[in-house]
Amino acid sequence: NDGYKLWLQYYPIENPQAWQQDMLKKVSIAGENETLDIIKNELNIAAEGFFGQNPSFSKENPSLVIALKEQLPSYLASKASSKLGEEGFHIFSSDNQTVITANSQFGLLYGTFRLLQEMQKSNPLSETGIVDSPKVQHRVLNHWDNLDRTVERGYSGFSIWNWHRLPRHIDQQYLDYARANASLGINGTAITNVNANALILTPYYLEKAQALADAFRPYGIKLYLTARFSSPIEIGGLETADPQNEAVKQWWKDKAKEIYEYIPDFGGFLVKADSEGQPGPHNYGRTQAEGANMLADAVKPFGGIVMWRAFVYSENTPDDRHKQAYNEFVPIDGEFRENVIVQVKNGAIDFQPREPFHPLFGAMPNTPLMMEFQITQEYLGHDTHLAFLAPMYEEVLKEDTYINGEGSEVAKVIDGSLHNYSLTGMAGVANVGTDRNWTGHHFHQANWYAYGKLAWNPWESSEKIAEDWIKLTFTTEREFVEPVKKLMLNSHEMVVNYMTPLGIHHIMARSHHYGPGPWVTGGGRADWTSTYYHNASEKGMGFDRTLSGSNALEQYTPELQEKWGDLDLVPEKFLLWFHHLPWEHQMKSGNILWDEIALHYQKGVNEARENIKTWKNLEKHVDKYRFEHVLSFMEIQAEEAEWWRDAVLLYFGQYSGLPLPEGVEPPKHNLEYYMNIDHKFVPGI
Ligand code: BDP
Repeated sequence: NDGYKLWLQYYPIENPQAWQQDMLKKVSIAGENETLDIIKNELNIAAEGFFGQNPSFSKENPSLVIALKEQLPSYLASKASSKLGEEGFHIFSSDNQTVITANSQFGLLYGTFRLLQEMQKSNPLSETGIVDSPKVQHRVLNHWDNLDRTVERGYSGFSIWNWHRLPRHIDQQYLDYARANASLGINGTAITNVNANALILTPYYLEKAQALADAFRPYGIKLYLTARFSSPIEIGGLETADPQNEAVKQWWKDKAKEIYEYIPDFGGFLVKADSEGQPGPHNYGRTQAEGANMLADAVKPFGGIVMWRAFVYSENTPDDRHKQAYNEFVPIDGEFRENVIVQVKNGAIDFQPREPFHPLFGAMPNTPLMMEFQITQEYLGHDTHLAFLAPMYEEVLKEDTYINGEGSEVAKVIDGSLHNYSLTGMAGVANVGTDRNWTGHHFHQANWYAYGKLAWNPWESSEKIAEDWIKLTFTTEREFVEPVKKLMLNSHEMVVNYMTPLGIHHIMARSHHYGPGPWVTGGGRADWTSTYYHNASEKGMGFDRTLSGSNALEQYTPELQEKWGDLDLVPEKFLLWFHHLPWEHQMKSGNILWDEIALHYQKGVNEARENIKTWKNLEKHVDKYRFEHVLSFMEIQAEEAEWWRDAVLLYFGQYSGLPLPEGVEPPKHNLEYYMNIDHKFVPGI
């Protein structure tokens, strides 16, 4: 088993119960279209996998009925939930039949996938059945894929979009990709890098994008493209890209019209502007709203939206990078067109192993905000380090902003309920590539899965997500599920322990961010160095974001300022994020800060070693290929956890001048050795 089938394994159900056996015997599907064909195909694959037999498709005495609500006979329609919305579904039993119904064919598709997942997990339907609908409208993957097929921060091979063969060849992988997304309810994909290339908007590429959009459409997936702000100059022959210039506005209007001729249901644009060298409205003295609105006006007549990123910061601003997006966007709250949604990373810096939630969440009641999570593990050990990210996503989503008093969780900003947003969304920076198992580490498939589940329902628990994923991907055997679930649920914290515990952040190696680099300093930009963030000296370490420092804390509500600003109240996981403290600072455990830091690194190493033992004990439950693959990656991880521990403790130890506490193993090499490790990555990847 090479893992290509992801969580859609459909492995044989041992000792199936009667309901499982009967369910897929005779299926009635009302109507005909491409989505219904996909449903039919899915039922065939699943039944074949579960029981080694195909269903018969017939309208007579079916065991499973799949039909839109309006197509159901009235006695069944009356039993169906009235709260399904556009994409929801209801699965219920009536007499000897199971019914999947919805208001749209995509609802039927989602319902079918859900039923098959419940069958694989051997979860019988409850009396009320399953009524479910997404809590977020736009559930989008962001591919940071370049036109030369390299993937920015992608670690599982090259881009799956083969531009050379498109549009004439539709690779099976595109369809399998769409199917996997649909099985989670993901309904959009932005296929190009946010560091955009204007060429994607030329006919040569639009024709190829059209072919992908056509392939994705029956799966309920809309296509989005990244728009380079300077496109009117680069491919339009204009002299400016000023959003207030009439010719520029017209150029975008014409461009949008042209795109919609290729792709009538084009989702819209995703834009990174005025950030890390990308052009934007700043170049013309305009605001982010003026930039976004110009594009919004262009796609508006066709029903498109603009996802405008809030990841805006500049090396020319002396202010803490943490504060810049908030300072830029809060003053223009309410100035965006209604088809703009501002896409905000989970934290204010940049996808660190742990960040407090971004202070923009809650701070823009008049502008819809969407969440951007990174699924690809730029700062979390790339493809080889097992880190199940659902607990990290969940931590952010469940954090209380206190914006409208207690109970104002980030998830309520995202599902729109806190501010009555008219648009809602979640984006996940994709981790898939041409690797046979899609994501490099087999367990990183779980992060794609977890993102999809949380985009559908930001309130879902990571525990349920982990358990379901294990059952769908490997087996339902408890002796396997329980230890693997425990290992997964602890894995993110384990990585935080050996990389950046106690609120330490951004101490990765320069540029590629793999491995430790607390010594990274100098170069073009201070805010791209480690020393900017850890501020270590003989006096201590940490980033003072309280009143005595950058006061980034003031961007949060008074409740949080009080909590996070107070050394007695701040959760230790955020300690050095907000405070600069002496090495002898007393921790709650009774240890001094230095000892506590060292012990966290050792803990992470111990946990990584422990995982190897756990996994080895599970050999008999897993096929050989996946067993060996995961094992070798776990061995890399345990080895590199030591690398992290030794390099970081040697480096900070120069400043603390204190010995390692009992229980922490001495480093294998000296600091110079670690500083000279030169990791090589294929350029551009
Ligand atoms: C950072 C990455 C960079 C991305 C940027 C972004 O290092 O490659 O282009 O985020 O999100 O995390 O735009």
